[in-house]
Amino acid sequence: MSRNFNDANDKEYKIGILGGTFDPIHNGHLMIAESAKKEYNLSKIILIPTGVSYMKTNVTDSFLRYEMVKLAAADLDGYEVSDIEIQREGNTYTCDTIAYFKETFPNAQLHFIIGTDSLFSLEKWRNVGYILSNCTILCATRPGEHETDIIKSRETEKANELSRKFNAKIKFIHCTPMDISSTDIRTFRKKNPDSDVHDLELPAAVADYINRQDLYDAKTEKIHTLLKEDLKPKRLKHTFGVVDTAVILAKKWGCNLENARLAALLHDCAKYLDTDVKCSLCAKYNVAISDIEKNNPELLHAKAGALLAYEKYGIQNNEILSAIFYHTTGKPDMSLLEQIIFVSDYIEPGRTHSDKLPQYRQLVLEDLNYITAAILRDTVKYLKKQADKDILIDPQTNKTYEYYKKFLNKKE
Ligand code: DGI
Ligand code: FE
Ligand code: FE
Repeated sequence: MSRNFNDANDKEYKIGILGGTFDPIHNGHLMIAESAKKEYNLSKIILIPTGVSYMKTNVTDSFLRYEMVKLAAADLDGYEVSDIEIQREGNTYTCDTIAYFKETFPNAQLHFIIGTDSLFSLEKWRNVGYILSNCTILCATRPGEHETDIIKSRETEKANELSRKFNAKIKFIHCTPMDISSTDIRTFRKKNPDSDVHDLELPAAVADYINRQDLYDAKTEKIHTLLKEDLKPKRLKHTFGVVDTAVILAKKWGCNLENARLAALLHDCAKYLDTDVKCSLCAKYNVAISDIEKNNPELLHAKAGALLAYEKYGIQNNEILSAIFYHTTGKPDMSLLEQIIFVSDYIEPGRTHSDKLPQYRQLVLEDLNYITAAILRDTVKYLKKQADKDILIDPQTNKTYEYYKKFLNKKE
């Protein structure tokens, strides 16, 4: 009888490693992992999205691919996701990944899951000898490849050859792979932007995420490319978090989803502009700069952001521009979109600045006005505590707080 070992120090503990670009992860990947897990009695599977350099824009940003893999793994038993290759960004070598897991789980048996293509290119991999002496290779096959005896024997022959040369342990995963690829999914989505991604072979949570972020859409990809010129990786992550929250809130509270997504995507686009660039943008469009903004040019990224969204990103919708314009200070009686961006900016999943955030993330689905008021109360309190005398509260922030105060009640 087979049993799984739960202790990673046990010599029988078997780990399956499946790396990939996962752009996006789909049911075909999970089917291979699951087949390998069952057939070889693996205790756990570690999914590893490949790192890709930040400026390479023909692949979806690493953070988004990582989020999708986490969503795919969340409901599965015995799955983990590792960001080790994403952290390394760019040049990722399997030998380094294997070395890392060898060190983390010195006693475990590592199983590296590959496709047939990789079986034939394996020999060219960096430090292939090291890889093959430290893990078993589990090779999955693509549909059609086992159809003739000739192809079948080529695979077996290759496996035998590698076994002889490197003393490798190469085994086949006996499953019927699904006829699906990430490329097909991306292409289908581009050609049919209005179709439902839930009809594709994707885990439901991944399909939801693709919808919320509007991935694999030409317009979205254009904005992502431009944003990478304006934002650093950390700020882009925050931005994607704001998009995710804003779209969830837009759905919940009946706001236009496309507007919520665009306003969220662009809300911090001017975050890294030099002060003089922000000031000249404001001058060009006759936007007044208050004394407090003169002293805290950081605050100006909201106003300048709206102007940059108009100028560089071609956004002409006033509701979107206004949500960007007021996202830092808010304003009395905000529109639903303005309020959603203001709130999402504060509570997106990547934020950790307050212990109250988990509670706010729940309550916001019940009472948007209350959370708006609570955020303003916390922000005013935080700003008052700052020892730095230059940090003054913008009158606009105060006005907003005065307006929303009435929604505070005894919920906390
Ligand atoms: O751009 P983000 O960091 O994502 O978020 P944001 O645009 O809300 O800016 C947050 C910062 O702005 C935070 O440190 C608090 C600060 N802030 C908000 N209202 C005021 C303010 N700073 C000053 N000086 N005065 C304000 O009224
Ligand atoms: Fe901001
Ligand atoms: Fe922000």
